[in-house]
Amino acid sequence: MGFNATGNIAHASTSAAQENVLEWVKKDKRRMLHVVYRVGDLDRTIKFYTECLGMKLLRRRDIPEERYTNAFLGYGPEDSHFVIELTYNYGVDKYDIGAGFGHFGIAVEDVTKTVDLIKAKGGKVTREPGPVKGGSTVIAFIEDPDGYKFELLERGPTPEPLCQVMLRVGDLDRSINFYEKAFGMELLRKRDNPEYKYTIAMMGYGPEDKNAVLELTYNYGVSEYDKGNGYAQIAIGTDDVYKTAEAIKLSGGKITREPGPLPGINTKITACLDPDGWKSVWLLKSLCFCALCLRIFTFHKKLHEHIALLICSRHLRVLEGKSDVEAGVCFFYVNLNRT
Ligand SMILES: N[C@@H](CCC(=O)N[C@@H](CS)C(=O)NCC(=O)O)C(=O)O
Repeated sequence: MGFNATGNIAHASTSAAQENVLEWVKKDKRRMLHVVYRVGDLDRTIKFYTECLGMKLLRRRDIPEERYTNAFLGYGPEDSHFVIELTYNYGVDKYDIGAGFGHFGIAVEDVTKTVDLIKAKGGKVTREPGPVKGGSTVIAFIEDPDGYKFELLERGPTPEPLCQVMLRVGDLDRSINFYEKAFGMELLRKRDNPEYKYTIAMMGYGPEDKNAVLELTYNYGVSEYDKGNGYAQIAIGTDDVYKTAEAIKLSGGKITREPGPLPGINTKITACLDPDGWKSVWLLKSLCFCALCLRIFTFHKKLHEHIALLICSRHLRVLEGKSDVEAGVCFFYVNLNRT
């Protein structure tokens, strides 16, 4: 009797804690930070993205000890935009993109003009401009030098031109449920296209015209895809990687890296797989990605000082109430004893 009563109390408090963490997910201010994939020639891709797609090279970092280089590209600074993180592994010039990865979406004001420019620069257009099958939005598809597809979508001006990552999934309701519960994403739109035998779900942290979203595509009857080895993951910012990992486990996701500090970089991290095996990495939002903070971080790390508590100019504006930038995103804290 006594045993049962204790057991019940323990069970009740565990499920209350579980409910709490899932409630917390809904309140955590999350943002899609970047999408990571591998390319065979960094300079070739940077040239294509800057000349044909109008992106800016935001930064580049070489990690010779681990034999890779990263380049970050996008349409605006990393602390406020969804960006691309390219990985070049020394000596690897080709990747298998697989059948599961779909495309990256880029919103442009004039698809035809953009396609003309891409053609003039020697880029590969795989689908000419015109209304999407079964809809009215003007789209086109192009391929980058490694064969990654980009869908150009005609839209008015937007703060976030890099607007979609499309991944194919084997069970759309299972994925929607997972991304809502574990990731705290909102189902922004679901559209069935029976004529072409697929259904899509747009999932994200805010309206599609202002935020990058995950476009999940279900093709009737296809429950599994080969994922290749080119596409890697999306990274999402959170205020607590420990609670994030707990919520993912509770929602049936698999944690592939237990939450904890990431040596060498001033952040904490956890990583997971969704029900289809698509990977996401979660980063604590305390690392400011602005160029100034990254330079200061590198500088102080080199000096081996004990503790540096630095606040970038943008965060100072937050403190003064002159900016609505999420508090925390620009807060830069380095404890060099731990890194
Ligand atoms: N079977 C397609 C289903 C998804 C799909 O068709 N998406 C639309 C865009 S939402 C598309 O690519 N349409 C091609 C077209 O309109 O030419 C796939 O797996 O990529």
